[in-house]
Amino acid sequence: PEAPSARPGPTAPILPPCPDSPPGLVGRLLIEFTSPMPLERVQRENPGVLLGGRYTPPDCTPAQTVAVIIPFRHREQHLRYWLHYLHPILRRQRLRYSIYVINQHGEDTFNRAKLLNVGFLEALKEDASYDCFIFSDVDLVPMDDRNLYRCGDQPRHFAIAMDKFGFRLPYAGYFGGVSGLSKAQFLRINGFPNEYWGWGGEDDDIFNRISLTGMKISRPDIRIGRYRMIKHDRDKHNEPNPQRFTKIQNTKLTMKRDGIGSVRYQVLEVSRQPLFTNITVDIGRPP
Ligand code: UD2
Ligand code: MN
Repeated sequence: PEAPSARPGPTAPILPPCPDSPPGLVGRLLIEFTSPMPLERVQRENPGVLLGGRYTPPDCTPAQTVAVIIPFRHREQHLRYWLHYLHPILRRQRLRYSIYVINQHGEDTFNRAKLLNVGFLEALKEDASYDCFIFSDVDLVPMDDRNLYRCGDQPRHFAIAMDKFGFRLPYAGYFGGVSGLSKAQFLRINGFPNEYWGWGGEDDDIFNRISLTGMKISRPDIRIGRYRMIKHDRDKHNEPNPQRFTKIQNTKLTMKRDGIGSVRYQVLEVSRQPLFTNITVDIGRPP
């Protein structure tokens, strides 16, 4: 017999589709990173967020289910600010979403793009219904809630006007910071490269993958795609990758064999926190 909850009733009303332009957005936001941000406070201020950092709007049915994927290691302070600012924004945007922090285990060289591939696969393992993936640095907070964290018919670049670049796009092919691809778009480019160890180049490789498969980047208005990046020094074990300049010349050759189809890793722990799901993963080390 059918479970009672599968049938619409007083406890499971049929909700209207969420509107394209959510009401209740506030526009430009004041973002600052001066006073410390206790996690307890962030939890207290976000009671509607379910264990693991999940949220579903109570009053409408969203068109997409969004997995937000954050590459991570040793940035606890940044994560608190990120959660503090982003949960209310995503809620106002009427998204159905979950937050995944993909935490690189150990102290070998950091690999941002490989962590994002892991996030894509692990999120889908948990819930096959994700159809939109937003990839965000832990230190980037949007300054305007009209910058909607959704996927569209082309890959989306959200972080186009950052304070550290004078609120301009640093170069036309820039795709770093925060981006969003539908599941189909992500699979079409064979995901992200796994072979960029250390800082830099992986975002340009992703841009190349998108261009080479005939897709176009979509971006918000420059007045809306504004971001603050929390000031930081270069992390240990994320030195600039000297191979990045030659590697981005070869995306066309490498993208077929290096990507979501070839990623190897070992999940060490999945832990559902009140405001996010932490996945600690061993992604190996550079050859
Ligand atoms: C730029 C891009 C970023 C990426 C990177 C090159 C911006 C705003 N962002 O960031 O998208 O292309 O260059 O790889 O231009 N991380 C950790 N722990 C670490 C190291 C990195 O958590 O030890 C994560 C974290 O989410 C961080 C992200 O990786 O925000 C990018 O690293 P970054 O912030 O050091 O590099 P940045 O600001 O130059
Ligand atoms: Mn940064």
